[in-house]
Amino acid sequence: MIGTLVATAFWAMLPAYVPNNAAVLAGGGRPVDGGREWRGARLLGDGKTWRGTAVGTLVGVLLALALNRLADPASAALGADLPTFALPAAFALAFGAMCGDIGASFLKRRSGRERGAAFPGLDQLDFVVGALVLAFAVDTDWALAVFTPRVLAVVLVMTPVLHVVTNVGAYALGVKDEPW
Ligand code: CTP
Ligand code: K
Ligand code: MG
Repeated sequence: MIGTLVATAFWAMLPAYVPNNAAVLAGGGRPVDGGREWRGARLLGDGKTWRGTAVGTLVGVLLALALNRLADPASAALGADLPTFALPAAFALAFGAMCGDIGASFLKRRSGRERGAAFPGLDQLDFVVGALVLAFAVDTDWALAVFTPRVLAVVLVMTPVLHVVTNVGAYALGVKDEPW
């Protein structure tokens, strides 16, 4: 059933979806790159801060722990087999998402894009790639069981749509500086 596939994909990726949004709200303070430049541009830029990265990761982990308590009733209600998150998997999804976003900023600066510039494609999938790579590395058995090829396919299609909707919404609310 496509419905249960979508529910499983959304549930499993929630701890990776929320950190970026939490970082937007919590960001500020010292940049991760300490202001350093490399080859004529900032290493990462002022948009990647220690506070945003830490709070984003923490919020993602806490959300995963909250989902663990809801997994049984939610599974029953949706007729799906929603996964729970052991701490390593929760951390990998949340921190991996933040790292993917940071990696994208590195690539943006290397390609001459200023802070806040759009990089279509990369903007929508950087955090997914980071989250999945770290989750498969940290808890391979869990990741293989949860992210089946079909769930992965749904994640890759659904995430860019959700990302665009979320960011346009955050921009309209005045929370985010750009609608991407
Ligand atoms: N943010 C942060 N730390 C992070 C990620 C995001 O503090 N690790 C905050 C910053 O305030 C950032 C905002 O969230 O400006 C929006 O995030 P994002 O769009 O990823 O950053 P940009 O400012 O657009 O910078 P970049 O061009 O490097 O993506
Ligand atoms: K980004
Ligand atoms: Mg941005």
